[in-house]
Amino acid sequence: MVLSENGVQPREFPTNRGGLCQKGWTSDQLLTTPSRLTSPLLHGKPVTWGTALDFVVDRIERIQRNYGRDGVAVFGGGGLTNEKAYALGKFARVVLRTSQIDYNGRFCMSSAAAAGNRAFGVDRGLPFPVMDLDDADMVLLVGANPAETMPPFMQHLRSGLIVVDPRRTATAEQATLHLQPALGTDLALALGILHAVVADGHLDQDYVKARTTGFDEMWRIVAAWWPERAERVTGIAATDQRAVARMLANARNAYVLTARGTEQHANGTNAVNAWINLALALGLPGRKGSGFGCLTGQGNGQGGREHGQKADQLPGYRKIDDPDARAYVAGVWGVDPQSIPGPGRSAYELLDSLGQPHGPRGLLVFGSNPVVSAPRAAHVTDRLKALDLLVVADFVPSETAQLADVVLPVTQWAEEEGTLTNLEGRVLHRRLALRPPPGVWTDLEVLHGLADRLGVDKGFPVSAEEVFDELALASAGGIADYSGVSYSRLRAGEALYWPVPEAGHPGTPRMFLDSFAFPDGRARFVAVEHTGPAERPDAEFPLWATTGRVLAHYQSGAQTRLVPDLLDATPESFVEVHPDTAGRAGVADGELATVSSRRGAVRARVKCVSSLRPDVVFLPFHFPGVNKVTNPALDPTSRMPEFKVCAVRLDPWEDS
Ligand SMILES: Nc1nc2c(c(=O)[nH]1)N[C@H]1C(S)=C(S)[C@@H](COP(=O)(O)OP(=O)(O)OC[C@H]3O[C@@H](n4cnc5c(=O)[nH]c(N)nc54)[C@H](O)[C@@H]3O)O[C@H]1N2
Ligand SMILES: Nc1nc2c(c(=O)[nH]1)N[C@H]1C(S)=C(S)[C@@H](COP(=O)(O)OP(=O)(O)OC[C@H]3O[C@@H](n4cnc5c(=O)[nH]c(N)nc54)[C@H](O)[C@@H]3O)O[C@H]1N2
Ligand SMILES: [Mo]
Repeated sequence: MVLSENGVQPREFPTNRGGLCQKGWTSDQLLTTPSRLTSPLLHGKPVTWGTALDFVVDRIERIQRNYGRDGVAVFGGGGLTNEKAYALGKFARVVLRTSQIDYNGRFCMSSAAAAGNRAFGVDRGLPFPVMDLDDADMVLLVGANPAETMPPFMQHLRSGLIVVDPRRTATAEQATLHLQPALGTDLALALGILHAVVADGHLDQDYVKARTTGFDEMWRIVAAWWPERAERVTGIAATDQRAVARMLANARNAYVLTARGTEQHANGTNAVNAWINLALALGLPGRKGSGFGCLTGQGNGQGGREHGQKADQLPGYRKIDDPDARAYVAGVWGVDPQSIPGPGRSAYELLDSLGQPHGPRGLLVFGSNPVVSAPRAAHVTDRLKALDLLVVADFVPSETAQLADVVLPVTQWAEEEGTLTNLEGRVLHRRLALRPPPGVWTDLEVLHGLADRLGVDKGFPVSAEEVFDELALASAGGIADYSGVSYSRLRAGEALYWPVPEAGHPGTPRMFLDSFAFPDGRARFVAVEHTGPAERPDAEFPLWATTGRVLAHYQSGAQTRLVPDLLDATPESFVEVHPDTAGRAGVADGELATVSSRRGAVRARVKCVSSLRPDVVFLPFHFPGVNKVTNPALDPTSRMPEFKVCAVRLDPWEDS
């Protein structure tokens, strides 16, 4: 995007072909919102930067003296630039020396990341350029609604399209075939389709033999999932499952793509592996013109999970418990490897532990609004309130900032330089386009100021380019290797897809063409069994609820609820309900209802949708309170919460 006097104009770029969604068109309204934070706040009162930072540092030192290094925690975001994500991870490990850091990406793509690591040995959302999809003749899209969540992406889906979504979304409207499974049964559906691939003679045996391992072990489970059995669990007709197998097998160029609908489950990692197994059986990954991919979400969803703001991670997508990785990164940082803490708690576990006897007493938040976006939000809010110190860096007064002892006003996207890595693993350079309002600092300046006051006067430069150069060095030899990327190459307009392991390297637009990222070069079938959602409806909570997004709002809504045009489009929480279900609950279209679960309740306006499954209600999570109902059951591998399924009841709203 470029800014001009007429607002935001789309720039010609292959991923969005000059298209821009409604949020993009109105994002300049956010730059000038009257709610913009322009002064540090201490307990709600404007103070100077010096006063605010001195207060923060004094509290951090006091907490760490009394409770140890892990007494202070950090929570980051996938919207942060690569440079900020890197600096934040380094700040936690080198300055605070706390293990307690994680970020909202844990809520976002962590299951797909874990599944990709298990199957391919590496996690890059799309291991091919998005333009490759233009030549596809069949795409299977699972749990994704890009017509609302990534409108510019839709132009790459001109092929045959099969959509798996319990709702008839705007995306599903455009599909050749739409399958509406019961919530949380994707894994069983993938097993049924995979069974049909093998039983009906579509298995790519040469590919399986040459490029994979683990088929036999996987088949021991899938053999028992004939499509009629999968039909009983998912509600998808066996004939449709066989049709999907046939459509994908007969396509010249086919892709399988997943997003949050299949991932945000207590078995999301296994579910994604089941879809990868299907793609492997058809011989798609690592073959030019076909593949498996996962759609990222936030502005820097991909880069945000590579540079070390994750609890178990060091820059370059390295593991923090790997002695070689620790030694290398310690060398770059100029610290003793022993001083780098070990792995910390995952996002929800971290939020859940705040202010508890063994949990952190202080928290620094950069780029997230967990009061709205974390599962079991009322409990998370209580934990935040129990802290001795809550610091939030933001440019709007988010619900989390409103609870903070100290609010630090920072620049937003157009007001700073930095890089992002998009869903294809391509590193994009963003120029500074606007001067920030006076009184506002960049996140890098905040980290520099805090580090300096905490006795670390080197290693936290405020120049994004300097941070990037260090990030590139720290990533050298790692999985996400940026060592050959530089601002000068990016400014010159080079299209660089990681890994870019040396200065002259052209980058890697297509991965896996020769081998997968394991020593034997082979992809892994992962033997996974269907288990289903952690919580099921019963007499008290008889309905399934799922949550997700609508076109007009972004995430926790902290930004988009401030933009009048967007608020007009979608002004309040609503719940989509099948008309029969609404009738049984005694609520009518346009009326207010209470949606409650075992954890809490939210008020929402009823929107009757006759294409919805009668057993499912849908709530967009962009408004405070929706996450009071969601279930923090975590995937055992990725620690991703089950945002996409919980048991609820629907009642008429009663003003009390
Ligand atoms: N307008 C808008 N765009 C956004 C965002 C936003 O907040 N607003 N956020 C961005 C971010 S961070 C992300 S992560 C992406 C997310 O992008 P998407 O993954 O496309 O968005 P969601 O709406 O969370 O979920 C997609 C679909 O999953 C379906 N679903 C629910 N349960 C299941 C299930 O059990 N199985 C299957 N197969 N599907 C299920 C829902 O009905 C929903 O239509 O969007 C990005 N783009
Ligand atoms: N029920 C339910 N809950 C969900 C989901 C769901 O599908 N259903 N999806 C989950 C997903 S996929 C995601 S990604 C999360 C997102 O949820 P959040 O992590 O809450 O994301 P945002 O609303 O984007 O919050 C980002 C905050 O950081 C600020 N910010 C933005 N950029 C910067 C920056 O550069 N620096 C600083 N300091 N601040 C910045 C914004 O103004 C905003 O207040 O929600 C998760 N929660
Ligand atoms: Mo996300």
